[in-house]
Amino acid sequence: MSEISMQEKLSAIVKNALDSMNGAQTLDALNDIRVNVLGKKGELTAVLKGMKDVAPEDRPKVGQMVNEARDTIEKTLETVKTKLESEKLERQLAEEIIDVTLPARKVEVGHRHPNTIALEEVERIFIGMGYEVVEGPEVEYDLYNFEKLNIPANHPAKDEQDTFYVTKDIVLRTQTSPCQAREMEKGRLPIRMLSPGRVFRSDEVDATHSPSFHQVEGLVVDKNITFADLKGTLAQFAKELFGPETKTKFRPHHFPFTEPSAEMDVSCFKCGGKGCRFCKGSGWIEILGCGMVHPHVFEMCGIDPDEYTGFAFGVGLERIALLKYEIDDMRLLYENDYRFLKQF
Ligand code: 2NL
Repeated sequence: MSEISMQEKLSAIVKNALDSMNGAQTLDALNDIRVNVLGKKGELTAVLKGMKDVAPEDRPKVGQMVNEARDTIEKTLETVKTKLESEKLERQLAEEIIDVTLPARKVEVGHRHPNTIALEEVERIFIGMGYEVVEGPEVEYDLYNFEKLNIPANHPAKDEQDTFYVTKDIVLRTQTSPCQAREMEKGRLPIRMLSPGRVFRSDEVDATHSPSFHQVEGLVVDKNITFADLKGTLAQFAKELFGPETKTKFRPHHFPFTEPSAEMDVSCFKCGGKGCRFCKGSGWIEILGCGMVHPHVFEMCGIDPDEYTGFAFGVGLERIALLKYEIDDMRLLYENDYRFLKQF
């Protein structure tokens, strides 16, 4: 190919390239043009590859022409690129307006659920009296949930109407006492323990019932433990939980696992015992069940009832939370409605 026709060919490539670059609307389009002209398979590159057909004496001159063409194209490429980039930035600045005067989004810090607050309060009181917190499985053997607690096969509590059965021998625990039966079996005496946790009963949901709720049970086993220890301990617990003026009274009751058994009432912390809407006029509020550990329970858990005695009690955690925070419907505790929960 002659020098002249090479010059014409290069001019055509340059003119064509400059025209399309100046007409490019986007950086992507510009890049496509660059690839088509300067890339590995580009038009100018093809010319360079054709140098072998140029007469040897013409090669330096033609080489120089190709380099000049490339310089021209690259300069225009840079100019157009800078122009398109600044246009793009201008567009973004116009579109993506940030109002720096808007108030910042608040970081909302969560807090403990009312049930948890009540539980930690109960735990604090008993840990202060030297109790240890021991948890156990929610899915339990019938043996630990009923048998070892002196609840015989024909007892109404064992009815399928009241208890969730997993198999014939395995239940969802109906109380946390099985934790305590397991602890007694270990034979490390004396025992002062608290077992909080989720329990299950086949109940319909209403304002005071739920098929899954929480209980805190306590157990003391030692030599010479009497009903006086039970009364003193639980009266102190009531004062710490509801205030130093709180009075307590014990009414006889029946539980299969304790003998004798009682229910403890506290004087109404709203009216001080005079009688109000809160205590339904009686001046007293029922708070827990308790009693002296039944000798048969001791025997089944490997403790000699002639040598050791003990007392136990059980408190419904939701009941404490509802009373303490004056909540009138237990369902509110489980609905996770933030408008409710944030009040505590
Ligand atoms: C209630 C009554 C109670 C117990 C729980 C207990 C545990 C063992 C041995 C003997 Cl291992 N007793 N627990 C005793 C009396 C009452 O709970 O109304 N709870 C909500």
